[in-house]
Amino acid sequence: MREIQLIEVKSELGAGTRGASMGVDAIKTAALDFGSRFFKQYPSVEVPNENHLLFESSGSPYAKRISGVLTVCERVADEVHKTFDLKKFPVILAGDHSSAIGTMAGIHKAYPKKRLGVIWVDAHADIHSPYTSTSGNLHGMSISASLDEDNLTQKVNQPDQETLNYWFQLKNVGAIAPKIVSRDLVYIGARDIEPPELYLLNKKKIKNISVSSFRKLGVERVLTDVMSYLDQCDMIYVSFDVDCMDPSISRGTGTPVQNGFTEREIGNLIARLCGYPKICCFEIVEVNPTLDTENLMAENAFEILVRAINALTND
Ligand code: NNH
Ligand code: MN
Ligand code: MN
Ligand code: MN
Repeated sequence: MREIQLIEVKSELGAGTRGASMGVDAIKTAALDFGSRFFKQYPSVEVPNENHLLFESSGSPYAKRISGVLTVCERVADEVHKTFDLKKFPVILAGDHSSAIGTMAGIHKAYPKKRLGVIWVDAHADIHSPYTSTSGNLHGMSISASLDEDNLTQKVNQPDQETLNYWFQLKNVGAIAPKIVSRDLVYIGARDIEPPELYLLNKKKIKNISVSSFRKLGVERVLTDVMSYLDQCDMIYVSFDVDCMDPSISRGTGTPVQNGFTEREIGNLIARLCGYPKICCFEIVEVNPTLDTENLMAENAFEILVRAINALTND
């Protein structure tokens, strides 16, 4: 049976809207409101954050607060690596999605020779670089950092040298190497994709299962399809950005996008995914209780978390 290690990352430096660093505590509040003993049963470790930087200038407009994001990702990578060394299974609860750069680096550090598949359940593709991002928010760059992809042919920005040095370091957290290859990446639900991102998705033929094809195929077909596509991977990591869900369910996330999944669809998908032996790491990000009413997004995220852990520990 897998031994779960919860890892809390209360950072929001990579987001453009304030409040995601409170997402982890909002999930704990939801657990308390449900009368659940979950966080007693599964104690967590917390990665120190750098949120004091929110009160300072955001630095480069093309990669905001990148020095702080780098520090946090280095810590996340170390914690994830340590978790694997202790033969435990990392479940990460994080604020903004840039922390996933650290997650993938940590998996790579622990298993440098293994081929890592990624299932990115998100309304966004998060495949910008400082050269292409219009927002400059690093939570929109996690995939490109992990792929080591600058997307220079689509360049619209010229970041300064200091920013580029940090970007280089961010791409190389844990090891001077890409942590994933585009062939081993699957998006589920990506629907708010900006032109430079779309260019890469097409050029690299990255697989994206849309909400409508998910509904047409049904969860079982999607699972067999995704798992056979990632057949050559030794381990698979599932990153769940709550904005993959429809804003009618809850607006408690920084960048909600219309036409998303229902909580039932996502709950079923995540629970089934977590039943596969190759799954090595699971993550929930982008809950922002300051944008919510009655903590609904955190409640949904908590219910999905419980289903994931039940599947992972198969009780
Ligand atoms: N693509 C936009 C950006 O780069 C939005 C990213 N927001 C996310 N990503 N929540 O998952 O700024
Ligand atoms: Mn995301
Ligand atoms: Mn090791
Ligand atoms: Mn998103």
